[in-house]
Amino acid sequence: MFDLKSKAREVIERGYCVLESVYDEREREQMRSIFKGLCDDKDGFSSEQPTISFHPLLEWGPKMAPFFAKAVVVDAMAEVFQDDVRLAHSGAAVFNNGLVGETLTHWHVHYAWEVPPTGLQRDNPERVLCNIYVDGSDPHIGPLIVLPRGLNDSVESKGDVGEEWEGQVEVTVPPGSAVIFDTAVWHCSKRGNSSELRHLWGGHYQGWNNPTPHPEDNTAENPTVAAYKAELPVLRGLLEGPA
Ligand SMILES: O=C(O)CCC(=O)C(=O)O
Ligand SMILES: [Fe+2]
Repeated sequence: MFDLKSKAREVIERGYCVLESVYDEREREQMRSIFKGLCDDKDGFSSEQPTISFHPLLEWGPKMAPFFAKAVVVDAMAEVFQDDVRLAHSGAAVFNNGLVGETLTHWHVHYAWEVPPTGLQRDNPERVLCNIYVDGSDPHIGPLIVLPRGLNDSVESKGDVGEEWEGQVEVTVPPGSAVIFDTAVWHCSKRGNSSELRHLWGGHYQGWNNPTPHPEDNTAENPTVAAYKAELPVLRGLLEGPA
């Protein structure tokens, strides 16, 4: 379905790649229904609470665990790392476009390691984000915006947090797509011009051979996740390592 080697090359050459529509409409409806319950548990949306987030997702919403076990997505990241893939952080946010301000997230990166004085000298990203855009990413639902980068380009900020940056790309993806990006990629997001909910969930991933801790690492240890791990080898691999 996808040429995973060329997807991995895109991550190396421009910082990110897209796996289009890896979750079908039935799966997307299941996700929306799980998030409906999770948002109600947090008292729902209001002008005081236009965005509801879940960190760690696998503690707040362990029923989302099976969706992490999507082989093609995990295989793409294995190609990026040239290693088996470890899930190091899970999270989610649901944005209510009818209530949020213009900016969903300001420009930021998730790179948290020291950069050598001579600059980055990596063969592969140490860690990526893989976000699932349940409703897509576009002007209607609210776009993810990235600043493309080469693997070892400088991680320095290229502008002010609230501004448009030269070279920025509004990432347009259909519902159910995965966006995989290096933690060194600067990104932000904007409100959509609809009043729909924008469901976003995902994780941070590292290769199993790279045990370096990161400040955003979080846990996924509860009986529901344990039961899914017993059933789903892909999930077990992500959380416990290769068999
Ligand atoms: O809202 C978005 O698309 C960006 C979310 C984000 O910054 C993240 O997942 O780290
Ligand atoms: Fe981010």
